[in-house]
Order: sequence, then C-alpha cells, then structure tokens
Amino acid sequence: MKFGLIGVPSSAGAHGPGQEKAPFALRQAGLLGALREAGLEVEDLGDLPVVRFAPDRVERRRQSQSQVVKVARQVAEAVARAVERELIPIVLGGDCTITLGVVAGLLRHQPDLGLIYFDGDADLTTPETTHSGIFDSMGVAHLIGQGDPDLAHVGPRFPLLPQDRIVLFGFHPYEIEPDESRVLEASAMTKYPVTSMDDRPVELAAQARARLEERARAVAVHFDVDVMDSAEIPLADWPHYDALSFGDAMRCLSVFVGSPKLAALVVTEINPDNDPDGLLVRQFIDAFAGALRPVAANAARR
Ligand SMILES: [Mn+2]
Repeated sequence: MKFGLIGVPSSAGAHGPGQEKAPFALRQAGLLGALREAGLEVEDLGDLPVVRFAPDRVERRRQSQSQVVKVARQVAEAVARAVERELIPIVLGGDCTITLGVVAGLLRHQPDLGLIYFDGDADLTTPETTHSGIFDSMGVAHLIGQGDPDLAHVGPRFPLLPQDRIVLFGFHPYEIEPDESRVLEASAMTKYPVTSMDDRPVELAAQARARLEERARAVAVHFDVDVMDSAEIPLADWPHYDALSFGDAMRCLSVFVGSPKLAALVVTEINPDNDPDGLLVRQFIDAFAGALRPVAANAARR
C-alpha cells in the first residue's frame, strides 16, 4: 500500500486567489517528510500547472467555467495514472472543485465508489441557484449530475455518483442557502450536519464510514479544512465558525482514512495567505500526519 502525492495549485473555482499557493506551502513546511515519518510510503508525483483565480466578467453565474473544467480534467488524468501504478492518491488542493476530477479519475478503474464529503458546506448550489457564480460552492451538485453540463460530464459516466454513495459529514446548516436546503432535504445522500453531533463526532464518523463501506467497494475522502473552527485554526479560504474543533476534526479524519477501502484523500481550501508566518500550516501538518498514522499501521498489516 503506497501513496502518490499530487499537488493541484489551483484557485480556478475559488472565491478569490490564495489557494493556488497551498501545495507549495505544504511541501515547504515539510508535509512529505511528516507523512513518511508517520510511516506512510509516499511517492511525490509533483504538481499540476498553477491556475490562479481571476474574476469572470462575462460568465457571471459560471465564473471561470472553462478553467474549472480544465483543471478537473487534468486532475482526473493525474489520479488515473497514479491508480494505474497502484498508488493511492493524496491530492493537495486547490479549491473544492478538484474533487470532481479526483472522482472522475478514480471511476475509470473503480466504478463501485463512495465518497465521504467531510466539509463545512454541502456545496449544492448550481449556476441556476447561485448568487456568486463561484463553482467552489457547487461541487456536490455537479457530482450528482446537476448544474453545468461540461463540469458534470468530466468523468466516464453521468452522473458521477449516485446520491446514496455520498456521505456529507460536518456541514453547517447556517451556511446552506434556501435552494440548497430544498435539494438537501429531498436527497438520498447520507447527512451528518455538524449541529447533530453533540459530543460524539468521532463515534458518528465511524458510523458514517461503516454505512458507506456497506454500499461501496472503494471509499474516497474529501477533506475541506473549513470543516474546522476558524476561531481555532483559521486556515480555510472561507471561514467557518461554530464548526468542529481542530482536534475532533482530525480524529474524524483519522477514522475516515482508516478505512480498508480507502481509494483517495483530497485536502482542499487551505489558503496560505491566512497564515503569513507559516505557523498554522506547520501545526496542520503535524496533526494531519498524526491522523494518517493508523493508515500506515493498516498498510503494514496488508
Ligand atoms: Mn467547504
């Protein structure tokens, strides 16, 4: 069991620039060494081309659509190549739309795929319902076949995922727009809003993982750092308050990546501009490598 690290320095689908700097900041602060020290065998597959956010004055409700689609296609290629070599991709974003590319790439080899969407948002807006036109808040909508046809068709099938193969974990209801809320209520996705967790998020993470493992042969994990409380670790591009604590989020992450069916891990929404002295990124790397330590133990047992 070996991992392939892929950097996606893109803020094409973001609310503003900054996230394109994350792979460099994580590498610079020693991510690779920390993962290896945690016992993981990791091959560095390098970074895709840098794509920096630019406002789109023409397509106001589909901001930078062609760039977002292009990046997702490149991610799908890189992920598929890694899987061909039997590496489990660890993908460093970049904004959340890169997960569409990760899923598209994984599906080429494993159609029986489930996704844990560990995120402070449900990302269910579409160009029809959006106020911003920013694709970063539309990822899940496109996974289930809604929204922009080009983006929803980046993979080998449409829709990319059946709704019952998606678990939304950690989204905050106060971040959900009324139109999203209607989609969410009617949907067959498994939902764990952060407001339902009380003092047992880790127990619920295990339950969520088990429910998905029952349905799918492989499990991809999307981890948006905005699922963590910005009052505690303000790394996310778009701050979220009243969210999971840093510690609880890392314990949940550890449960998710501990799945014997782990197919890929995506980390999104780190904006190094929020961390000028680099201290938060280093703190993040320590905790992140710690969360992945059990994966190394699993690998040794395989
Ligand atoms: Mn988010």
